[in-house]
Amino acid sequence: MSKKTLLSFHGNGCLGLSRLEQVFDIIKLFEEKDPNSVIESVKNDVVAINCTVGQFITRDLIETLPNLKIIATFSVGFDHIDLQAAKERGIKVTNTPDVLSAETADTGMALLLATARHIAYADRYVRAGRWLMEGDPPLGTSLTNKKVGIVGLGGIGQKVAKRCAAFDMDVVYYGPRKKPDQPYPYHSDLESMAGECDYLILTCPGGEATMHLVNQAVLKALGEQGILINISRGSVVDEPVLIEALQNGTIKAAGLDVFADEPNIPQALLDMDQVVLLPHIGSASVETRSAMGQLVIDNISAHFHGEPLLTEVI
Ligand code: 8YV
Repeated sequence: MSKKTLLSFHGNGCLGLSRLEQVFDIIKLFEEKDPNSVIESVKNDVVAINCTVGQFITRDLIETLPNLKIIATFSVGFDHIDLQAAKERGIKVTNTPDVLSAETADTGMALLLATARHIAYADRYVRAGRWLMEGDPPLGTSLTNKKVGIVGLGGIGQKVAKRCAAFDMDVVYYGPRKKPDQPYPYHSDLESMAGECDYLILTCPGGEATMHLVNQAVLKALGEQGILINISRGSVVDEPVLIEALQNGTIKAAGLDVFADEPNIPQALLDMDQVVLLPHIGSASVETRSAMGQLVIDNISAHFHGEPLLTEVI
């Protein structure tokens, strides 16, 4: 019996794809110089896609693959996949929720600490010999007793909330609906919540529903002592408006793990000392990336064994 073909847009993290090699011919697109011509040559054999954030699984691509049965993304987010096009063809889509929530929340806390307490700036300050020459750097601001607004209290948001509460912060949240099982006060209006908060942490999904949710009005409400942390998607923030708000002091600082056009970061952000920038490492630990990779493998295997999917999106 001939093997099925798995089109792989990435290496599945540190776990790799070797566990699937007995069952699948694996096309490692990320090693190909001309991926489009490779896709063209195997299009009739492809039954599964393994992809991640930034690798756009468009309607065009889906329509090019007549035998595609499952798209397994190595991410909790699925805004890079045309779900409607997949749904119309009855193609299954799976993601990697839960296993990365704690890690991503930790990244959010690291960014908040690094930004509010000037940790990244202070490191640059020491290395540049400025402590010796200029004395102590400017003071940071506390986390303790500050009010933090979490935008999107899903799996990651709830882990962030728990961590903020442990830092003696006052936690409130905004989202499309109130979560009755959550102890934190709910706000149905982001701008008015931002007006009450010292810090805003974005943990909501990307996609059309949250596009540029953080706009000029929200940043103005957050105010000149406010700090914005983004561990969700670059699309959630109107990036040029954020840059302007940082430049003119509408808000104080920002900690960003995600950007509008990764891995391109506007020079204006690179030039600012009050901004901490990370290369989208929210889930990037050996443990978490292994668990995500395992979930990708388990979902694909389950599908072809006729078993229920572990983490089905559609
Ligand atoms: C990526 C993420 O999966 O899960 C998500 O939605 O944004 C990240 O964890 C990671 O960058 C691997 O591409």
